[in-house]
Amino acid sequence: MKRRNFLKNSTLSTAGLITAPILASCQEDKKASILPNEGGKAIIPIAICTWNFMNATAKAWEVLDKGGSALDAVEQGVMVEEADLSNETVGNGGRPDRDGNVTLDACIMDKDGNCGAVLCMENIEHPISVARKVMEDTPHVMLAGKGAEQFAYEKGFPKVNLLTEKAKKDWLAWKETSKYETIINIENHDTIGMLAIDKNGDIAGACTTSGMGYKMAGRVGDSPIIGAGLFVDNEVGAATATGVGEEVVRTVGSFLIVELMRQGKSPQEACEEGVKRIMAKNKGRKDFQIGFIAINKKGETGGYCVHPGFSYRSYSEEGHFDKKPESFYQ
Ligand code: SD4
Repeated sequence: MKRRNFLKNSTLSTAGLITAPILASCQEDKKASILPNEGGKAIIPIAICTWNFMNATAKAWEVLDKGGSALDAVEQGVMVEEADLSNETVGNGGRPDRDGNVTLDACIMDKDGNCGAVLCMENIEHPISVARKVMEDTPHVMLAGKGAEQFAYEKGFPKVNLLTEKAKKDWLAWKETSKYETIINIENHDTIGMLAIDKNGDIAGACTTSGMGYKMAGRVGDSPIIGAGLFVDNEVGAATATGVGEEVVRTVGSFLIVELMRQGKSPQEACEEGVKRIMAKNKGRKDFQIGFIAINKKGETGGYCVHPGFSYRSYSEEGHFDKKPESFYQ
């Protein structure tokens, strides 16, 4: 377990947010390609998420295990990371843009194809919940910037300063060189995308991020864009993405993966094809990471990435695993 995640777990467990049996059930599974449910009966309920966010999947599992909906599970699951100040790429504590403002992107999608998103929103700790309100309480799909923030206040969300002292210090240090670059698998790639299937077999997904650290003011990546950072089709499955959002948007990555599953590919095969499409347009480029994860109606899962180092968490009755998918480059 990565030290950072270990620390996160310690904090949450002392705060009583994660119960002992949940922590005890955490196991490491290095062989993501050998799926526990391959060819077998449907494994539901289940929750999976990008990266090794074990506290988030544990929270989602708590909801699913009590018979809750996939929509509640993904919302409450990713909220754990939005509130975690040590996570520098999601929610509160996220890295700011190059002007020092933390701007958040999030989207959510349900079993009926309803969806909501907020883009480039400041001062609100839980953009995923605002996205859900956009979905449920407005005739729109996306609200951006000040409009999204104003809507959040109207819905009762409190104003929160999202720039922690540490993030501010790091930003001031960054300003000395102002070099914008992606560092593969380091902190600026920790967006959480979560997919879940509930006991009724219904699928939902959520994706939330502070985006690329030190991005240009106003920049929006893939994470709040339905079809790019997230897509759910309750007849087929769902997919979500992390990494350099510009590349995911160019191929409408998550929608592509769901469509590939509709055509008969497994989640694993579909994620591999999704990454290969991106690499076909970026021949020889090695300076970015992307990770896709996907799930189908049977609860089969898959993941694939550009570089080694990406993993995804899975929580079902079969256990709580960190799955390390194969990558385009070795
Ligand atoms: C973005 N996909 O804004 C996000 C970044 C990311 O972990 O995945 N960060 O492009």
